[in-house]
Amino acid sequence: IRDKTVLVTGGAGFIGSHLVEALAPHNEVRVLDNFSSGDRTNLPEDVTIVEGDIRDPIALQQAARGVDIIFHHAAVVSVSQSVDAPRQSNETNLDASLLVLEQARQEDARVIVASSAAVYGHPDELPVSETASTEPSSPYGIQKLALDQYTRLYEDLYGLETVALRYFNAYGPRQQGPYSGVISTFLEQARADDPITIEGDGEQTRDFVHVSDIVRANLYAATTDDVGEAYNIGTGTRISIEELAETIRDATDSSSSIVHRDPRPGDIRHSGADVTRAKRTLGFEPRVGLECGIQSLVDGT
Ligand code: UD2
Repeated sequence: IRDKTVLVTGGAGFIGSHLVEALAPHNEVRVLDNFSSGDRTNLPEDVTIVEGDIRDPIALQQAARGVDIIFHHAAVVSVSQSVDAPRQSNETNLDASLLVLEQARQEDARVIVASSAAVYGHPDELPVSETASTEPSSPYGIQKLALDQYTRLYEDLYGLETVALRYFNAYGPRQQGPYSGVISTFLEQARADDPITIEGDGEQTRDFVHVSDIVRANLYAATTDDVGEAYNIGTGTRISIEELAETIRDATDSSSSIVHRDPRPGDIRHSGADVTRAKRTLGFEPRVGLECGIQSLVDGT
C-alpha cells in the first residue's frame, strides 16, 4: 500500500515494528505504544510516535485522527499472564480493542486486528480451518476470540472494513523478552551452550510462521475486498518441539544438551493452520520455510 495514513498500535513491539518498517517508506505511519515491552530502537526515524497506553481514549484519539487504516497489534501477548491476571489482560486485549474499533468507526478507517490460533483452544482436527469450533483454553484465547468476533460484527452492523488475522506461532528477529516464543528461547540457550529446555515430552507440535510472512498478510489484508472475515496465518507445516530443539542446536553448532522439564500446564498438544482461505482470498503464500528462517536468525541476516 502507498500514500495512506496508517496507525500501528503496538508498533514498537515484535510484529508491529516489522510492519512499521514495511509501511514507512510509502505511507505516513503513526505508532501508538506504551513501550512496556516494545522498544524505540525498533522504530525508523520518519514515523510519528504517540507514547501512550491503548487503554487511554485520549491517546488513541490523538493517534488515530485522520487515519485510513489501523493495524491493531497492541496486546498483552503472554498467555500465562492472562491466566494469572485475567481481568488485567482483558482490559488491554479486549476493552481497549473495543476502543480501537470505536475509534475506527469515527474515522471510517479499515481495521486489521491481530487474532490468534489461541481461539481454537485444543483443536479437534488438524490442520485447523477457520470454520473449526472455537473453544479457547486461556483467558488470552477468549479475549482474542471476542475481538475476532467483534470485528466481524462491526462489519455487519456498521459496515466497517475489518479483517482478523489469526496468527499461529510467530518468530523472527526482535522477538525477545520474558514472554518470547520458544524459538528465541532455544536460540539463546544454544548460543550460550546452555541446556535446551523442552517442556514435556517434546512431541507437541507447532506451526511456526516467519514475521515477514505475517507482515505480507497484513499488507494483503489492507487491500482485500473480502472484509469482515478471519484468516489463519501460518504455513500449514508442523514441527515437534523436540525436532525444533535439534534443528536449532545443529544450526548453531552448539554443544548444548537437550533436557526435559515438566510440561506447561494447559499446553496445547498440536497446532497447525489450514491456510487455504488466506491463500485463495488474500493471495497469501508463506515464503519463509522454518529452516531458512532459523538460519537467517542464526546468521543475523
Ligand atoms: C503461542 C503464542 C501465544 C498464542 C498461542 C496460541 C508465542 C510466544 N505465543 O503460544 O501468544 O497465540 O500460540 O495457541 O508465540 N516450550 C519449551 N521450552 C521453552 C519454551 C517453550 O518446550 O523454553 C514449548 C511450550 O511448552 C510449547 C511450545 O514450546 O509446547 C511453544 O511455546 P511458545 O511459548 O513459543 O508458544 P505457544 O504455542 O505456547
